[in-house]
Amino acid sequence: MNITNPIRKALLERTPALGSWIQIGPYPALSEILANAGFDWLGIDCEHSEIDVEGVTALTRGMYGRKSVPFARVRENDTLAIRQVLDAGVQGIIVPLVNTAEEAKQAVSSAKYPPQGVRGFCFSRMNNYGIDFDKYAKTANENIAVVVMIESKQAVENIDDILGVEGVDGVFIGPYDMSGSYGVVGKTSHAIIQDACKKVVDACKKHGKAAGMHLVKPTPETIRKTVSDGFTFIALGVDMVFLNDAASNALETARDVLE
Ligand code: 3PY
Ligand code: MG
Repeated sequence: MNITNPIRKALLERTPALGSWIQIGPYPALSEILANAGFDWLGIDCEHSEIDVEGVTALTRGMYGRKSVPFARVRENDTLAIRQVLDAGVQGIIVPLVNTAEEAKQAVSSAKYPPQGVRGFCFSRMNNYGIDFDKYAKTANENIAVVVMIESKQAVENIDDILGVEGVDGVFIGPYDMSGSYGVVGKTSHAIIQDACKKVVDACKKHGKAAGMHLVKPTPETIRKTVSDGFTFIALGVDMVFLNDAASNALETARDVLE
């Protein structure tokens, strides 16, 4: 199991890392197909999907031997949820709804072995079922990436303290939850949300950590804007949107031709 994580380095160097999301379900074909496309990282969404730990194992197997680094958005900021996805095979965690430095510290602590954290040692898939126990135990802390999600007014207000937590490598904005928190539900391009995002990116620049954004339907313009706004940890699309768009485009094209 290769545990060197080039994405953690990219996060801290603020160089672009292009990924995508898996949400449909725990089917390795999804991770095989998306990893074949060549994404730098792939996020398995355990918060807004039916994917559990068994699914994370299946999906990371689909990435094995391919270049995409497996990340998981855990279902919540919970020690067991974080430890289980790391043991199953992800190299980075994305933790939803982190609002304070205390919560960020808890996320980091769950992801790191002592003395930096409280992650429990065991034989697992990540250390080749014990064969590479020593090697993994020694190098896991420096390779596991911790990204926390900023998706509330409170989190934006606390952004400096959150980014000041050692072991937080970057943040990922949750524009929908953020829009709800600011009272403009679903209006992710509202000026108030744009201002909040700018505040987050400026703080990331100051702390030398990555700012992450999801472009659900990326276009050349939105990609250019996202990069020039200062985001480097970028998710392009998501499995269900890729499938929706390709399916409806094919049908529309055929209907146009047959008209
Ligand atoms: C949000 O927009 O709140 C998200 O979590 C997107 O994944
Ligand atoms: Mg959210």
